[in-house]
Amino acid sequence: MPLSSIQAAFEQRFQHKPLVVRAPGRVNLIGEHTDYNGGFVLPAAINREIFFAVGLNNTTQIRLYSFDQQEAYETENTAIQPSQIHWANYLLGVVAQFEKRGISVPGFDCVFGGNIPIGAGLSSSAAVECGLAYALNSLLNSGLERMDLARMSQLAEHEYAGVQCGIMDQFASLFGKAGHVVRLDCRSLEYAYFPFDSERYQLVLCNSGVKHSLASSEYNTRRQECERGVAILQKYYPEVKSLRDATLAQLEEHRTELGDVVWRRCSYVVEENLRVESACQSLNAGDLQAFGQQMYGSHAGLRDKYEVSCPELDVLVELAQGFPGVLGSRMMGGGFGGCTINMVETGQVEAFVQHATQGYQERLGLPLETYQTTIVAGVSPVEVAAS
Ligand code: GAF
Repeated sequence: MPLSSIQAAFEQRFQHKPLVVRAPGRVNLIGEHTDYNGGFVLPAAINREIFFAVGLNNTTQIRLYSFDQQEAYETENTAIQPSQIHWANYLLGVVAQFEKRGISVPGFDCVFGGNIPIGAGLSSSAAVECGLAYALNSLLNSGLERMDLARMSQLAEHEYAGVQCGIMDQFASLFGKAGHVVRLDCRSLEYAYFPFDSERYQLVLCNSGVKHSLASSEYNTRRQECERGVAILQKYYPEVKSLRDATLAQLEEHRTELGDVVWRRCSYVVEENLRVESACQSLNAGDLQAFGQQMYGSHAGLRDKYEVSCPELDVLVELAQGFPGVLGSRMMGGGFGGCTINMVETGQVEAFVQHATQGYQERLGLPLETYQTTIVAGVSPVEVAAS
């Protein structure tokens, strides 16, 4: 989707000049379902993006247009509420957050569209939220920090899309740095960038083609199961505020009371946090082989203990495992579909893509889409040439 089409569509529909902003999707190398447990994640923003053209219109009308859906949505700025139009909720939810902070949002026009595949686990929804939040913050001179925008976008998702997500996706879209992955402590919100050697290694995404639906109650159910685990542990260990604070020994000690399902969910989260720490040490030491092993461990936990994988994702990981030049592979994001992320030696990317495509067809009779990603900067304004 060329950026120029978004800008041209805006000018044609609304007859004025917009601010243009790009908002990237994200990958996550490791640390899945840890964010809402106060743990660690290791995402990066990627070159799959949503472009926004946004401008104030001196009226009380908010006029939205989805370039990809070819659909418009309009509302009065004083009547913001969740809509039946699914895509509009990600934008309206952001407007509502400005209002909640006492920043009144006047009428504005917005056209947006991009190339982040929807339902592929690359956080197209977070990109939509963060792109508009950034644009409104600029146009209204609200002076909000990027972390504020990330939090507001996360709340938009909770309140207008019904997904009790953590902060990883919105953080990654806003805080991405070219050529770097970023470790976020989802409790303190402290973060650190790590260079990623993209000369030697590529992050290849294999899209299972199974559309995940985060809103499907499973995501929220996992979150509740973790909270149940914390509530039980807290009776014995008041210092355990979230699974971030729990240990495997504590879980073992109270396994019967936790029950099988909650024990498995909690032990996955505790182990995944340990894996992120160890993966970051490997990254620092330049030991990408060891990093890759943690990725496989993450997938096994997501499949067997957290139960958010699906047969298609499992096949994709099996196809990667053992293939020459593939260091690690795992399902990525909320789960139940979407993509696997594969760390592959640059010289082996072509052979791997061919192997995975052929194998997916042979084993499941399904076509495979793959994406080679570049790690890019987070949400930013785009300089557009005068037309
Ligand atoms: C989704 C959520 F939006 C994130 O907050 C995170 O929990 C992820 O699933 C799983 O790690 O992308």
